[in-house]
Amino acid sequence: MSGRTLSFLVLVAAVCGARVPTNSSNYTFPDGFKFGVATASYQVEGAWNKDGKGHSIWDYQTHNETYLIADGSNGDDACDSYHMLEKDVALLKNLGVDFYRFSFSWSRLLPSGHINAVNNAGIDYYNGLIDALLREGIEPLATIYHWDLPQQLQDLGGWPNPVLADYFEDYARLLFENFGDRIKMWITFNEPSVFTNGYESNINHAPSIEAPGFGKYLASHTVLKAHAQAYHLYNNMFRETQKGNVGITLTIDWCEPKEETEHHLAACERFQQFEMGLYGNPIFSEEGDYPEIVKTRVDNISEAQGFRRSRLPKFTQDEIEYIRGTADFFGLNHYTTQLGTPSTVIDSQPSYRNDIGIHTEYDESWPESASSWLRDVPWGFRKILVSLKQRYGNPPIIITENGFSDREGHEDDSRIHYHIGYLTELLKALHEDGVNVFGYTAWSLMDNFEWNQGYTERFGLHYVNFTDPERPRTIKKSGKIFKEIVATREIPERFRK
Ligand SMILES: *[C@@H]1O[C@H](CO)[C@@H](O)[C@H](O)[C@H]1NC(C)=O
Ligand SMILES: *[C@@H]1O[C@H](CO)[C@@H](O)[C@H](O)[C@H]1NC(C)=O
Ligand SMILES: *[C@@H]1O[C@H](CO)[C@@H](O)[C@H](O)[C@H]1NC(C)=O
Ligand SMILES: *[C@@H]1O[C@H](CO)[C@@H](O)[C@H](O)[C@H]1NC(C)=O
Ligand SMILES: CC(=O)N[C@H]1CO[C@H](CO)[C@@H](O)[C@@H]1O
Repeated sequence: MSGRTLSFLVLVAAVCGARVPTNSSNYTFPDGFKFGVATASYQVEGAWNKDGKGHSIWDYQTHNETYLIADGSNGDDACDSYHMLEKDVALLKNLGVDFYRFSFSWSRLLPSGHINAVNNAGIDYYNGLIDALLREGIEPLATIYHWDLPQQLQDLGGWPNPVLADYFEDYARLLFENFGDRIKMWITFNEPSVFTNGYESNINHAPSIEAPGFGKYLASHTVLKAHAQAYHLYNNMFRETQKGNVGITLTIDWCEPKEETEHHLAACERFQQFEMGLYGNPIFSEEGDYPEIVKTRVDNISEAQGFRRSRLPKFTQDEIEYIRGTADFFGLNHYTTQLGTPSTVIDSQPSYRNDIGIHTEYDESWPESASSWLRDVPWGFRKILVSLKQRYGNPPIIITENGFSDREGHEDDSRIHYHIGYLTELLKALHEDGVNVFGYTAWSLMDNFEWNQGYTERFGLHYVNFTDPERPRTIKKSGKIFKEIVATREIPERFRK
């Protein structure tokens, strides 16, 4: 079905509200399918300078470049999860989830980023969290890096500096040594395609370095090596005794060609290969390395712009082999779909966006969220899952994030509509297309600090009152529905067609 027909259906669904049923051939999740919810350290922990924690690039940005944050706020206190881990675990227990995806704060464990000085209070905090989860039978799914780089490593240049791969390996070793007896699912990086934008422009992400056309590629190059080093370290030193799995989380929107022409299709293919293939191809493809189209585009455009060498760094053959195959599973974050139109004018100013050669937009009929980049387009989820199966030989996939933002309130019908629609499309991918998805993580356990949008966009299944120093959490309507799905392992009857 074309995007246009489907967007009409989505519109009808939106007008009728959250209780409009969604069609599938089978509404039941298979045995062993896992449900969880996610958070990230800087977005929930607070306690930004307590008990010996060092400063991260997000502490630095929110304090020194306040104008970049929509409401001028910060994560100094956030949800105060550092002091409320028992409360968070109680929420998880009530939801009945199989696992909790959280991230470690590098600067809470290694205040300077370096391995020579470990902060024991940080080790204690995470031990407390992991043990509390395990006591309730909730599996910890840990992200090693969810964007809060220690500021002292940024002072060395941050991710564009290749030496960071070694420092990341040191940090990963500390985690495997201290927590690997209890953590069996590791994610090295969350969304490299997003956080490396922090080296492309100053509109999105810490450290907000403006180095368009260079910074993102250099940062990505280091991140891929860092990921592979951590994977090999685990493989060589820890896997035999700890018996866990290591993967990476990539994020990708579906790109629907705005018109059915070859050029539109090619533009969307470029979009997918730059946004995801840049990381997915080196790790998950049979041949390894960056995708051919990414290499030739950046090489050619660099030349046309008068550079003597490509702005995209090159891997040696040894590095290609070293990085290829370094994931036991594919972590997928997926939120939305965009309409793509080719844009072939080569700008004299280097930029990542120009290298892709695409213009993207949203269909006005797609239901809006509180976030400018996020619309409720469930059918794109199935398409991206099928494309991953085809591209990378049907790897085991866990959805590590999927969620919807609004501004306020507990009666969040639009979030219910989103999760029901996306879960129904996931079931189609699983049952009808044979995509190997084994888990689903809702973003997020609770409302939290939404990066540059501060507290203006809420993604939680629980409401958090950020003006109350106690940070009370209360379950939303969507949280109750999610709990029902987790308990019954199926889409409730009343949401079906
Ligand atoms: C629901 O979907 C199934 C399979 O995808 C299809 O065979 C059936 O005709 C659909 N039913 C309706 C009412 O759209
Ligand atoms: C639906 O899927 C579940 C889980 O995989 C399976 O046990 C069941 O047999 C399926 N039902 C039908 C009607 O195919
Ligand atoms: C790159 O340049 C070569 C030689 O000019 C040309 O044949 C090729 O089509 C170009 N590829 C892309 C992706 O622009
Ligand atoms: C949040 O907490 C403040 C302070 O305790 C209170 O005045 C306010 O009514 C609360 N807001 C909501 C929506 O519960
Ligand atoms: C000038 C200034 O405000 N500097 C601050 C930048 O952010 C760091 C980390 O939060 C603070 O320690 C500095 O005081």
